Amino acid sequence: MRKIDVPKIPSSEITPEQVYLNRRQFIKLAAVGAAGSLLAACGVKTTSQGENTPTDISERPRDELGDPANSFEEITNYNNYYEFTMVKEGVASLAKNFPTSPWQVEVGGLVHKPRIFDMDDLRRFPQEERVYRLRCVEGWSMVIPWLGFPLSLLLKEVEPMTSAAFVKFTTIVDRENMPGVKSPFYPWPYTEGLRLDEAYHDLTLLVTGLYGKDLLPQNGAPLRLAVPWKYGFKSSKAIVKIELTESTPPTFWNIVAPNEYGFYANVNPQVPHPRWSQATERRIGENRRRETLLFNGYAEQVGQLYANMDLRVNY
Ligand SMILES: Nc1nc2c(c(=O)[nH]1)N[C@H]1C(S)=C(S)[C@@H](COP(=O)(O)O)O[C@H]1N2
Ligand SMILES: [Mo]
Repeated sequence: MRKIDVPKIPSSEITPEQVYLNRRQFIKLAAVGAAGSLLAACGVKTTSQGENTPTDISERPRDELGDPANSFEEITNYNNYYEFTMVKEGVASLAKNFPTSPWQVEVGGLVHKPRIFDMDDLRRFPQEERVYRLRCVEGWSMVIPWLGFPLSLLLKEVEPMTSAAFVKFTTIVDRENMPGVKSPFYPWPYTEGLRLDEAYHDLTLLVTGLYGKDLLPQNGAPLRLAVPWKYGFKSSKAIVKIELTESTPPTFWNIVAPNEYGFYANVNPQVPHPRWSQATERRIGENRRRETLLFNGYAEQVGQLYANMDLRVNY
């Protein structure tokens, strides 16, 4: 798997663009000279929010299966974020001015050293790029070059007690800026959870950016989770609280429809959603359907976590 270590220097001193350009284009840029002309020449965007992100598929990072990342445009304009709207194409504009700074994340519950982190504290963890597949339970998928750090690094700092067995994530409820939370039909705040061993798995990433830039609000700025072997709804956006608990935490979609959305939500082509098959999926940007991969293609890394479980019962 691709891992890029980003130097441990204050976030104020590093522009996300550099992180990305260093890896993908810097050598080429240095060789040819004038950055602007080369960026244009190799199909790199130089417009507003997606500046310096490649539109040309051949220039994009790839996942370990060889598939190119979706474009910045796709990743930031097709979103699930019910706090704003249920319309995927409408999230970006409604979330545009969502205030993400200052921001604090309270980490507590069954830990020896509970602590409130602000975003500067969190950006001090060594950020790396991880190109992950994201598979939504609805049957579509994307490949996203996230920037972040393993959740395990944060958990180790607060020293979980031996009684801790689960981790609960709570999303912000901002009544002024999130029109969707006015809907009384949903059990706000959006909550999610992982078993402690899942939370400690190296693939479980706390995400602060994508394509080498800070997250935009529609993708869950300033801090969201990426749990690539599970359906996308497990990857909470705009996290404000992380709690270690003894028992299974209640989770948003499980409260809404327990027979449709279980706690585990592992991607599995053999376990259909009650209302549709999960055997295939559509990669955003493609017309054909792809076969869904067990654990979203991460079976080798995570299969062992579920060795003794019936995946149909623990859906
Ligand atoms: N707080 C919050 N987090 C959320 C959601 C949400 O509605 N609210 N939707 C989830 C779903 S269903 C998916 S598929 C992913 C989508 O992430 P993306 O828009 O960054 O691709 O976010 C997940 N995290
Ligand atoms: Mo989703």
